[in-house]
Amino acid sequence: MSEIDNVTGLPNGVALLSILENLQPWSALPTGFAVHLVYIQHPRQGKVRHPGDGADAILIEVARRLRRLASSEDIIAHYGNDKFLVVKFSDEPVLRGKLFAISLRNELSMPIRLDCGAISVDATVGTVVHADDSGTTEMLLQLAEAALHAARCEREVDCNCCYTMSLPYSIENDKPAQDLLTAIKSRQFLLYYQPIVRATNREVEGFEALLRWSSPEHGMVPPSEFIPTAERTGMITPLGSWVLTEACKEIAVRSPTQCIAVNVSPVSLENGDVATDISTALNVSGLEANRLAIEITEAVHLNLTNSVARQLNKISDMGVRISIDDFGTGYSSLSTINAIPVSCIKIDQSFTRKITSDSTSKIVVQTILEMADRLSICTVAEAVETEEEASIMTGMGATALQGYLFGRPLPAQAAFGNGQAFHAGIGLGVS
Ligand code: G
Ligand code: MN
Repeated sequence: MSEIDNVTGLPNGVALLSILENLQPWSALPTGFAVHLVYIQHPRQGKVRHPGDGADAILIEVARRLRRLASSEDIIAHYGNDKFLVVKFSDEPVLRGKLFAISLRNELSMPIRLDCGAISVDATVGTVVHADDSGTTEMLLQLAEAALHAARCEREVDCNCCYTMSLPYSIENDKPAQDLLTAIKSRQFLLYYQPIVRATNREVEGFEALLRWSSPEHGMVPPSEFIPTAERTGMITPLGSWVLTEACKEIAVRSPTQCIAVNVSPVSLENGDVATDISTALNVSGLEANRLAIEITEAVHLNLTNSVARQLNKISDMGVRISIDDFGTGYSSLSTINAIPVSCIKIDQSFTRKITSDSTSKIVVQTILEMADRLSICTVAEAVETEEEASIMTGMGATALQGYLFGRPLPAQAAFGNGQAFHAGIGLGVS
């Protein structure tokens, strides 16, 4: 069987498999590498192919551009009809991998000149970064397909998707990671929405989007059970981008004024490009930036690197608000409120639970609320379940309340369909 594609002169998919196999053991390679699966869409696609019809000329030109971008030690293959694959070696595969994916898209989107005129090609790139793990060729290609799939489905504006795989083991022996990958590929995720009400009049000012995995095997799985897997495998990056876009689209369609709060993982802030994800989500949905808030946990404070701080400032400059989630837990240092542009503090549910019975908790909350007020930072009391908790929090100056008293997290239709019913806590879903 031929191993060279006769249009482009590049190794084909079969050849690629043996090239990747021959590089094993990957852990012994002098550098890491990133695999970029490039999908080309163009107006001549699917047309009957004969020499000179333009379709072949497009593939030849794409191959020429890929050769120009790659270095001599990199691997380029014509992976399938309209798919190419580039293996790029680098000492810094995560950073270089991301940058290379962007340059691939930029380069391939330049018009291609044909005899019949210039045409534009749409390139989508799915990237898997292989930093220091073992792993199999099959797993690598599977992940590249998943990354491409995520890029095509979820990233309508910025068509790149990067998975970071720097696992000390193979996904083959990791059932949770395999299940999560399957779930991402088959789109088993959905968002629930929980109302956040203004403390003074109990009107719904916005919603928090909460991720759920509807698993055919395990039923509705809460984030606490799969986010850790998503974070350690890097799958949090495509998942987090999807959540942002989906939540922005939903609120833009459902309400002209209410806001949406989206949880962003510290791992995405450290490894991903959340600012780009946010501008994509705003572009795709048409949502005004000031109607989006991202919620970050205090864990971020522990790791407030320059790049995370820069990213948060960029996000804030876009007009998007930043909330500190579960405030008061973890190892917070109040001075970090200075280091990032915080708009809102969400008081952890452990305080709300104790507010009616424990005077120390009450003093702590009172102090946090006074500090926030003086800094013009808004406050949300989390997990308010009783009228008594609501009135104590309101009396002490919390600006907003969230919890079962006002509405449980519900699927979009149920949450927004009854938006008015949530008023004054008489809503459906309140228990
Ligand atoms: O960490 P974060 O605040 O994003 O988590 C919100 C979680 O808290 C959700 O999973 C939600 O289901 C849960 N939650 C929301 N309201 C209440 C409440 O009133 N009581 C309790 N116990 N949990 C709540
Ligand atoms: Mn939250």
